[in-house]
Order: sequence, then structure tokens, then C-alpha cells
Amino acid sequence: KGQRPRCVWFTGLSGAGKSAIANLVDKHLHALGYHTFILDGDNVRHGLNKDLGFTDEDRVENIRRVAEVARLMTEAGLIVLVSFISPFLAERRMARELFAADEFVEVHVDTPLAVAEQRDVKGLYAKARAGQLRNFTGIDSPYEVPESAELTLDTVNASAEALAQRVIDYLLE
Ligand code: GGZ
Repeated sequence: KGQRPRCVWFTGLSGAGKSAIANLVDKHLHALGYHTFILDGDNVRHGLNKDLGFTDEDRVENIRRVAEVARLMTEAGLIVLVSFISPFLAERRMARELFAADEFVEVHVDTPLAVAEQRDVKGLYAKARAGQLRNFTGIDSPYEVPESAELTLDTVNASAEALAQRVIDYLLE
């Protein structure tokens, strides 16, 4: 089936729900016959970017490389689902500029810090508050709220399933 290549760029705090939503979008698009690929910390930070940590400088380089890889993958025809905190406006803008105007879809997974911290699925916020984890996004490292996201997802008032469906509807409209 002919598919439009896309870069769907999920941004949001640690624990916001980016990966959960990206995984659902991936599963549903795959079931519909689309060719997709997820780029996230799990498959990029342990390999290609294992030399990078969480200083501002390293995050910028992390996002630069991820954006370039996503671009290669869209050139191969894929719908790429990119799931990184990607905290800086300038780097998200840089990523967007690698793609055609309608090819890049920025999705702000808009979970308030208090909610992400309350959930604290991996216990990282507690560690950051205790000073055991430095440069943690939202605690002692900034998250710059998107100004030009194509979609803003409110994870407090909707389920991951419902939000994944919104992303799919946007992509297929
Ligand atoms: C933020 C951190 C940090 C610090 C480790 N700050 O919830 P997670 O665990 O699974 O997702 C977070 C992930 C963030 O990596 P990214 O590559 O998405 O970040 S960025 O786009 O800013 O480069 C978190 C874990 O790594 N983690 N230390 N200090 N998140």
C-alpha cells in the first residue's frame, strides 16, 4: 500500500507517557499494513548514542543524531515514531527543518510535572529530588514547552488508547 513517510516526534517529560502512546500507534498502524519504526531511548541510547549522557550538550547531540536517523528512515519510506524527552525548542526546530513541511508531526505528550512525578513509574523523580540523579528534566534541567506542536495530548483526562487513536486519525486524515 502506498504510504506517506512521516516523522512523528513525541516530546514530553520523563514518565509523560510518550512510549506508551508511541507503542500503541505503532501496533495499530502495523495492523493496518503500514511500515513503521520506533526510535526511543531503549534502542538508541544503548547503541548509537551510548557515548551520551544528560548534560544539555549531550541531549542536543542525542536529538541531532536521532533526527538524522529519522530522516534516513523516512527516506526509506517509513513512518518513524520518535520518542525522546527532547526538551529544547531549538533542537525540535532543527529536527523539523530536516523534513518536508507536512512530513514532520510534533506531538506534545502534555503531562504536568506533578502528575509525572506522582506516577514515578521508575522511581527516577524520587532519586532526582534526593539529589542522587543530576540534570533531571523538570527538576534541575529545563523542559521547554512546545509552541508549534501539531498535536497536544492531555494524558490526565484521556486514556493512552484514545490518545493513540487521535494520532492515527491525524496521520490518516
Ligand atoms: C531525564 C533521564 C535522566 C535525566 C536518565 N533526565 O522515563 P525514562 O527514564 O524511561 O525516560 C527518561 C530517559 C530520557 O532520555 P531521552 O533520550 O529521551 O532524553 S533527551 O531527549 O533529553 O536526550 C529517563 C532516563 O532517560 N533518564 N537520566 N537526567 N531523563
